[in-house]
Amino acid sequence: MNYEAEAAECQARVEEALRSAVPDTIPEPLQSAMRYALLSPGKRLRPMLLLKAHDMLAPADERVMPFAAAMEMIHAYSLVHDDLPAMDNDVLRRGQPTCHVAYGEAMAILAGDGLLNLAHETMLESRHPRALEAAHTISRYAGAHGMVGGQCLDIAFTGKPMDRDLIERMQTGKTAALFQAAVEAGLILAGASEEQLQAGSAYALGLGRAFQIIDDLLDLHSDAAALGKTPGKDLAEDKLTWPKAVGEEQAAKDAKYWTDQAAEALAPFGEKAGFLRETALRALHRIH
Ligand code: GRG
Repeated sequence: MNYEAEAAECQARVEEALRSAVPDTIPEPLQSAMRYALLSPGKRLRPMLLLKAHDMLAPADERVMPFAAAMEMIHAYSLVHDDLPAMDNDVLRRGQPTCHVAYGEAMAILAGDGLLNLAHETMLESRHPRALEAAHTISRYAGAHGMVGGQCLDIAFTGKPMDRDLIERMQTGKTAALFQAAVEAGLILAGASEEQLQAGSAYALGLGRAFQIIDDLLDLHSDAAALGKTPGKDLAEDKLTWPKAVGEEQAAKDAKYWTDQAAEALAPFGEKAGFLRETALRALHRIH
């Protein structure tokens, strides 16, 4: 497997779907703000996870792409809202001014709202026979029991005493939940068994935990040019992070532990899981 070529091909297909995803009938400047947030240069990791999880079990199917695009819409909305002055108050995202800096706060809130709803519209228009089940899984992980709940814990406990269980719950919600949504939805669309769904979920949980710990470490050690966002903010704002709770050395070991868990969880998929396995290994060594 040539991982880079496969990833580039998959990203290009996602990029093409995203370019035509925001209807030109949406009023301005909302339309431009939504497009700005959705098309800014990201890794497209969640759409890729969804497509590659699906393709492990079933032949590629164009009716799956709307779900991949929806994952990126939900992710983009969460970044727009996370960057708002009422939340993280950030000015730089994906190497560009944040949506509220470019379009104003009110329009950024609406762009996030618009993207979240467009995600659901897009999934329900897909005509895939398993659309409802996949959309339900994605809604559950993206909502108050998942990503939104994780963000709540982040905000409610910033500056409060450290509690490892709480940080783990917060990071599982904020980061791993969307990875679980992507992998499980891809598998559901492919007709996975309960056992396969559980294996995919465990993979995505491991990947998400490792990904967030690496994110915390990058926030301490990287720079704005590499990250495309403002570094050092966690420390400055007394955020709950894993390195702060356990120390940097242990945090690096824990990232490796979760990566190993992710790779092991893929065993039931055998050879077909090569791409997802490699994605986890690369996420551990990522620099942005
Ligand atoms: C506002 C409901 C709501 C949720 C916000 C996304 C989020 C939750 C907060 C952003 C800050 C953060 C550290 C989130 C954890 C997930 C994460 C590491 C996001 C960045 O994902 P990448 O690296 O970004 O995949 P790109 O830009 O490549 O898509």
